[in-house]
Amino acid sequence: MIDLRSDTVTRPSAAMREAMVQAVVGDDVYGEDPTINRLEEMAAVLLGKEAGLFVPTGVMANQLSLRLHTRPGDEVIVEGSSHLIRYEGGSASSLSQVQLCCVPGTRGLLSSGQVLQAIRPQDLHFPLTTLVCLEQTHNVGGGTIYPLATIQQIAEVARTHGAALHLDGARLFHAVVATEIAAAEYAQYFDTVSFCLSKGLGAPVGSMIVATKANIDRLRRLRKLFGGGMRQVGILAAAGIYALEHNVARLKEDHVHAKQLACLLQQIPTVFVDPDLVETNIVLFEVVNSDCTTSELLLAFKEAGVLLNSVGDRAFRAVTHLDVTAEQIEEAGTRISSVLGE
Ligand code: TLP
Repeated sequence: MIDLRSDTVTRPSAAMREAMVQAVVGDDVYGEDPTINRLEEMAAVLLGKEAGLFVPTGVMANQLSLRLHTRPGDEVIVEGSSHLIRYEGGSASSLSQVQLCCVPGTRGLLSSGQVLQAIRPQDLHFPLTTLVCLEQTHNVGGGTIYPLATIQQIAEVARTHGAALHLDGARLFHAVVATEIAAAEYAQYFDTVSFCLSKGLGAPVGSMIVATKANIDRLRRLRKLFGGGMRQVGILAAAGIYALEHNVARLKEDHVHAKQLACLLQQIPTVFVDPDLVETNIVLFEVVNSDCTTSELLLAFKEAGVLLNSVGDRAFRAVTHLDVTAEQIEEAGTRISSVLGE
């Protein structure tokens, strides 16, 4: 089976598992786990922030950041197809009692003008806009990369209007590797940045949040409140450290594979895909002129040995990752083509 549903499906390598076995651990709620302390320090240095915090999931990283920056009744500006609105189970309203102002972006990306338009005027009728959230790379946008200049402009707008800025950087390192712009350069404009160790970097669990020391202290309290205070978590941190040390530069291969897949799919007459739009490890494509429904197509792909996810009506997402080879990508192209009768 060639699993292109997500880059979350990777399994820890033998070397990563060995690092986990060897991890020196302690009780992290007492601050006594040396391996987690090392990972948190490492993340902070890498992103040019004062401190870091390990959390189990990307969703928790986003939701803690939301809680940090807002009060109930506030409004948060997000892009309309962002992970925060689509895939987090409604947790922004449930856990932080905020409302989300969804602004439709271009392939997931907002302009500073759009953010400016969305910020509410100071008037007691309106909610307070206290936070703007961006996503780098943008998942449903197709792994798209926010240009640094756009981030800088949005940060200026947010700052001028007293709103904080959070980056859902689940796949930030894909942008770093594709653009050769350091993670800290992107991070400098944000109050909080999260990134995932379990998406593409190959760790089984874990996300990081980086921010000022004062905000990380507050986030640490909030993590406890959300039930995310963990104990001998150095075992997981060892996987995270291994991921950051060994699996960042190789993300380039995943980008090459994604482009390769898009080029193969482009040769199928009933597929619409633009390989030029593939910037990182996510390929979005549509099947046109088909009598099959989206779920029938997904099942047919699965029966042919390729797992994909759908992102809309006959629209599919293929994600490349460290457990798929160039040969498997070639094979996936052939199998998808045969399902579509070409
Ligand atoms: N994304 C998953 C699914 O939830 C859709 C995937 O397969 O891509 N931010 C972004 C941009 C993400 O893509 C994801 C996961 C998360 C946050 C949440 O991370 P986890 O799954 O660790 O909570």
